[in-house]
Amino acid sequence: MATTMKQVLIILIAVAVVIDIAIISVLLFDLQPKLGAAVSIEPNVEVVLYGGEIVTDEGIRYGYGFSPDEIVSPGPDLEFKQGDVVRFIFKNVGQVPHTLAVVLKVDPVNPELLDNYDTGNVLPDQDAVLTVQFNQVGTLQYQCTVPGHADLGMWGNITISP
Ligand SMILES: [Cu+2]
Repeated sequence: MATTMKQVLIILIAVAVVIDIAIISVLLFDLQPKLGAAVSIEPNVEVVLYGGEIVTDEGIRYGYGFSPDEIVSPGPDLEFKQGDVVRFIFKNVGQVPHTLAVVLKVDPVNPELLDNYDTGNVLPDQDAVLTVQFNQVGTLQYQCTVPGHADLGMWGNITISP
């Protein structure tokens, strides 16, 4: 009898552990960028971008910068070479959730996403990593995909040169 109870207890604990692992996996997965093929490629460039809110003469604006004290709205121009695999480290130093997404064209509500190159929501004081391979010469943009944030200046230009 005691053995049966022990077995039941072990099964219950095992089930609880499996459920915990499933929940943790979902949470972790949600925080991971959805990268498709690019995720397995080794980056040759690393860029740390900080995002958040700044107070300007025109009121509160949102933007990006290379340090927490250098956030500008719109964000700084980014330049890469064709073929670069860029590892973006996005740090939210703002007060509300933000994202970093590489897009074909900025749109505050319906951005033209480039194969879901979006960190997804990053909470204040949290970081996210986004790895993107730039295969073609041309111009792209980056933005925060939280609705309305690009309208407040949370975007910037990306130039890919040969
Ligand atoms: Cu934002």
